[in-house]
Amino acid sequence: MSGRQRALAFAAPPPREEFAPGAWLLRGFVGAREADVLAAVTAVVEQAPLRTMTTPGGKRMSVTTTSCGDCGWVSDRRGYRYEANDPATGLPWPAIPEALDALARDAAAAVGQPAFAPDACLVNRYAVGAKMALHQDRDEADFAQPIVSVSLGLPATFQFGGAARKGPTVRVPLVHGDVVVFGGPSRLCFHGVLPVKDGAHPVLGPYRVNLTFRRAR
Ligand code: MD6
Ligand code: FE
Repeated sequence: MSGRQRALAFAAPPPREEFAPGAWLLRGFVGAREADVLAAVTAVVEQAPLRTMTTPGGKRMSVTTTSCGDCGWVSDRRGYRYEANDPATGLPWPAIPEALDALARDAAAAVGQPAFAPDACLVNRYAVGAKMALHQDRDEADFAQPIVSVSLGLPATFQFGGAARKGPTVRVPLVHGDVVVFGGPSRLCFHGVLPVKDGAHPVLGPYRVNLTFRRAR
């Protein structure tokens, strides 16, 4: 490598990988923001505790969930929806902390979506063995807005398919600090998370935490 090539390598933006049309993996995008991001998540969970949601079909989800933003994602026997108040406390959801809002906007901008303006951030915590079945994110008003997903703690395997539940999926390994942005042709693709394997993360211990930022309304 010449000196100039080395300089270019250092100046290069963090690696972006388009694993499906419109679906980008930004490895390690959290980077130096880690401490601020973890503190922000802790503050949210203190105000709006993680809880187990029930699907409309009556199954208890294996993840525990909370939200921040103008509205939060709720699931119960009546269906999936966004609500302005946390049903557990009756209070408005906490605001999206500045560090999280900036992270989500910067990630979207890094893949050419600078207009992304999230109004909801869903927090899912996976204990060992927890998973997320294949699903579409279709409770939002405007599918032109992408979803930004931040992975923290234990690693996981993200499963990413197509427009139908059945059909081939690709597997994307996600580790602490990775960010996925998906929009455009991928926005309504089926996706899920395989059961989280046993392990211990230096900061989050036996958990994976995933943040998904959306424009819900
Ligand atoms: C997770 N993520 O990674 C679950 N949804 O724990 C999602 O369900 C998801 O990562 C929409 C867009 C990006 C995602
Ligand atoms: Fe999803």
